[in-house]
Amino acid sequence: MSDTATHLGSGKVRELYAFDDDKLLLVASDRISTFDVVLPTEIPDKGRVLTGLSAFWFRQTSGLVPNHLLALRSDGRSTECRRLEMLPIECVVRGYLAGSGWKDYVATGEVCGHRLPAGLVESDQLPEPIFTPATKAQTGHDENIDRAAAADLVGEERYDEVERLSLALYRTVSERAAALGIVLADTKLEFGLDDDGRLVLADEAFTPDSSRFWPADEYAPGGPQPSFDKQFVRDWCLGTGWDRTAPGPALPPDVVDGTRERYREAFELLTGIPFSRYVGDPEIVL
Ligand code: Q0N
Repeated sequence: MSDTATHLGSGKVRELYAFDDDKLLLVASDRISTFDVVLPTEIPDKGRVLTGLSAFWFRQTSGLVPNHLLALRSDGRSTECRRLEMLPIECVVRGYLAGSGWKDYVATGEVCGHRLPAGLVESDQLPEPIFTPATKAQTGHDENIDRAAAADLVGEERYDEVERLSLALYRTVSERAAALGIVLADTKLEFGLDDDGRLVLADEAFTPDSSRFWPADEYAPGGPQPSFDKQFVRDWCLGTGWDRTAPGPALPPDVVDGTRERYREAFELLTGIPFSRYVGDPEIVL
């Protein structure tokens, strides 16, 4: 198949190939980005951790919504997926006030048209999780949009459906994470439509690259929270005096090893499966 695969596109750290009209291959690399810059040093196992976590959550949530996963390959980093017609919005759910949600709240008191209580501080938990869609920017940053703008892109009915499903998925996964001492602050989901016009969950889901995971025991609203997976990398990079523009600095071995261990720890904590067992037999997460 690889001799006939067409490279369809690259994310910062993933590649997408088409191998026939209705199947895709999604490959997660070991590249890592921080402050939107891909670093020159890879984190061994990162691609397998993200692929395994995503496949695990697809399986765990398959009763809520069908997903695009067809097969997990034995390399642990590649998944065969159904080819869909993707919706032109990012489906973000926020249970806590971080990132662009926090910025928008400070500027307007709202996030994507949701009026929030006054006096919230950065990283505060919201009274209830909110659906905050964004446009898919080809370059630069996604832009948060309100219900009307998103419904213009996908239609009112489809909007209601992705809002309801996104919130249900967030509730399911955040409850499980909370029971394990991890806060799922927010998450980004992508949906597509199959040939029959049915909604299907796609892309990667509930990985550290698509979600903010915070260690619950260090949670302290009133400022930004340390990231479960990338905090070592961020701190070390800024400590070099790096100005956050490309190229980023190469990481020393201790930062690579510590970060690799954090990814493996996240996998084991969330799935309850030893990472070594996943490497030996990726389908164990299904
Ligand atoms: C698709 N993207 C955006 C990989 C992820 N199942 C699908 N069917 C058709 N198209 C897509 C999927 C999926 N998933 C998703 N682009 C096309 C995210 N990409 C960025 C590059 O890496």
